[in-house]
Amino acid sequence: MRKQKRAAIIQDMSGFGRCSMTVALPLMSTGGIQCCPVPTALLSNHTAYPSYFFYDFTDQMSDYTAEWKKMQLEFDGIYAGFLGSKEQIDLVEQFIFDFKQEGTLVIVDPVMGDHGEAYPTYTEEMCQEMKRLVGLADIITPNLTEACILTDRPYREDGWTAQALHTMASELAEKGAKKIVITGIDQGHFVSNYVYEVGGEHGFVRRKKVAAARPGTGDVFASMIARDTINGVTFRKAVGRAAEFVKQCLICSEEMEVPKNDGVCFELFMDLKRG
Ligand code: PXL
Repeated sequence: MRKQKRAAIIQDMSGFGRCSMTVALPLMSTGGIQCCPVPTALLSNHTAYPSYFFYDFTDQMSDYTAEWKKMQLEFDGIYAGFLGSKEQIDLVEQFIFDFKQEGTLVIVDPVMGDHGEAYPTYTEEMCQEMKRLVGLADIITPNLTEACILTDRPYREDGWTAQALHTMASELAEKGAKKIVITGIDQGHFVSNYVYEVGGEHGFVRRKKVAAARPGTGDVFASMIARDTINGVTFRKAVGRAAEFVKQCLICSEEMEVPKNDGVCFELFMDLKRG
């Protein structure tokens, strides 16, 4: 009998700006996955805008997921993205302990910073907690900044060789992550992603640079990886497809002059045939 895939998605709900939950839900649902949101916070819009309303859901999260435990829910995937506090990282860890079974794929996007800087909300304590959380994941999708923070390296924008990225990815693998993609590596006319699989393939997946990155593109990328890998697509192929999808979304967003903070108009590509 064919069984529909089901995933828990642990992220904030930002009403405007195309990021986190509002990106993950539609992209994974159109991939045929039954999506079950675990909200971490409610925001009017994401934090790159000059002002926003923020309601923290941390204190309610345990009661929320306790009901799911009572229902004995089972998941094919658990996907966690942007987290707002140390307590939330601990709650995700607890969620994995409570719900991960054999065959549950855990995808953690360690959203911590960009362009060499940790987000202002990210404390040193949260960085330490995140190092533990990535160790519980099957798949992690740090950008270059996040990979540097997680491995205690100074950030530099360019000059990254395959060997240096390989060493950094293998250190992340030593923490416990099994499949790693380090994203958003600037290589002249290309944006590269470095793929590393424990006991498997490694190397660059490159796409032509078409436009500057925008808020939320990391969430689109990680959601597509979650969608494809939960559906059984191989990791390297999923990375290629996610990179292509983000590229198409970026081109269209530039053409349509979507304001940068509003993210990418991915909704126009949800039925895009991707080979
Ligand atoms: O795209 C990551 C993200 C998710 N959620 C919120 C954010 C950000 C990045 O700034 O502010 C609330």
